[in-house]
Amino acid sequence: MSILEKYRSTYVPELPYIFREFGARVGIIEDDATDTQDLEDLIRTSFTHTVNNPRVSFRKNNAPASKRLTVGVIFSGGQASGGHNVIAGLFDGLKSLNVENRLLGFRNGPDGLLSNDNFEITKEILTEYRNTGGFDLIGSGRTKLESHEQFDRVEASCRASGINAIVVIGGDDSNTNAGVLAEYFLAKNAGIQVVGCPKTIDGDLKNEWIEISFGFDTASKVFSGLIGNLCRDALSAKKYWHFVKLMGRSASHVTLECALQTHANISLISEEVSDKKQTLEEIVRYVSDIVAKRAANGMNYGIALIPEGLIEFIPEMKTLIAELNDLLAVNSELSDVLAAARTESDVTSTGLTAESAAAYFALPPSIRMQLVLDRDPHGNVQVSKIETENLLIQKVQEQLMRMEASGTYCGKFSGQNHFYGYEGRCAAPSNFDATYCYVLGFTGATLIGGGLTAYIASARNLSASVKDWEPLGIPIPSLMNVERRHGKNKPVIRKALVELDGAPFEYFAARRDRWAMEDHYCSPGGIQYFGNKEISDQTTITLGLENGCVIE
Ligand code: FBP
Repeated sequence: MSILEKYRSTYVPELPYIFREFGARVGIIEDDATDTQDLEDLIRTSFTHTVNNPRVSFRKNNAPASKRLTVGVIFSGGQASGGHNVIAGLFDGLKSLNVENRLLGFRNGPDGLLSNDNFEITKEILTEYRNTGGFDLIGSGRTKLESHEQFDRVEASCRASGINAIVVIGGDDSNTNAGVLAEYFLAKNAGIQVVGCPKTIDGDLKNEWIEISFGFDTASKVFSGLIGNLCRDALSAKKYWHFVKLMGRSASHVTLECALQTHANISLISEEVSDKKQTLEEIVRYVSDIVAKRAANGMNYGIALIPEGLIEFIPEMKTLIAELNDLLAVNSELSDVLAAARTESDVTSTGLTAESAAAYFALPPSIRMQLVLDRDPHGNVQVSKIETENLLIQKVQEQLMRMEASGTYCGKFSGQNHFYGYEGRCAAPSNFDATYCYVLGFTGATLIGGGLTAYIASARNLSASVKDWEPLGIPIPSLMNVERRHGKNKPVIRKALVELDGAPFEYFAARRDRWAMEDHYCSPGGIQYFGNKEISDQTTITLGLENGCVIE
């Protein structure tokens, strides 16, 4: 252990008042019944056993120890800081229900559950992992648990290991599938509960009842610290434009939070690009105009933030990617033809529409190669691997040359590209994530102790001190909407994109012109784990603004 890890391992997350006083042996209060009026028919008919579940909160109740339980836990999907503390909260919560309760960790995510690959998580094993980043205690995986055949295998694993309940720590899709599995188990009277926990650095599993998914706080703090350093470098060297792509598969919450933290000169928000139907050329002109205006003031440097998912929100790119996916699914050899294309008509000969061929041909050759040659196991374009930051640097450079020729730009442009993603997913959790995760795990144990299934653990009032947080259980079907997936309507948990009329975006939009032209940079620095709580316990600006806090 490093010295920091050694001291950090002694951090004891606080608990909300109700758990502090009574542990997990609390009573369940059924809050307002979920209003199913607004839920679409498909959700009601797909979740007949769970759709009417009420939201629940907790009350004092010195209940006797619960019956002895064995619980299984998995991580599902990408890493997010604090996962180990979810397991620690779950473990401590289960032990407070009954010291004989056992927690089994399934290795490598859903695959471990399918093959019954698990081990018992003991107090001793857990000691090494409390307050650490990563998911390495049990590992994770991206296998989707969707089919009845898979559900039957999960049931068989549970029977073989004597499991009464499963906790799925995952994002919107994994929690959707946890809800489907819970419904399936109820329908066949399997007697196995399923409870979810909201995880993803992307911050897009949130709604009225879940203020934030865990991992967002730590990741955006790591990235903001790095961007703050780049701001200082830009200001010192005065010769580079840094283009930084930030992880967040679709939603731009991470980019928006980093913009709010650092006041970078340019921050693109995919949801706005889509709303305004901005083309790639319009985006390039927007960025180039800011570069030119700053250059006119002698500032040949700056910082531009780009969300990972941007390209899919640019209308003509979205169409191009969809057409490529369809074409290459049928004939994968077309990727070589497209890669070798010399003219637009070479491109249209593959079957792409004229508009998509033009969009494809307008891209720099290196990006074209990424579009057609870098494909996932299902044959789809690997959108998250496209180097949008390089694409923009190259396109801005071309545009500046045109502007120079027409006398509207005079300056020097030198672009540096960066991609921040994996650096922030496994960092030691911030105090917020360390505590939030512990509370989520403890809440999960409480829901299991209360005999509930098809619930996701949550806590509200997160901008207040921890003792005043309100732990909750939210019925999974209540978070769903119907979306088109693989040509079929499917109930899924609604993904939360950046809301353009939400407080964080409005705060940003009101200031971005000033941040573009002035050196208004802010350096939040690295995450602080100790010392002044104003620094170490601060939450994200996004959460603060969403909860009505006033940000100076
Ligand atoms: P989850 O939604 O599973 O939490 O994953 C989020 C994420 O970190 C995205 O931000 C990113 O696009 C993706 O995972 C990267 O996936 P991989 O780990 O497979 O490279």
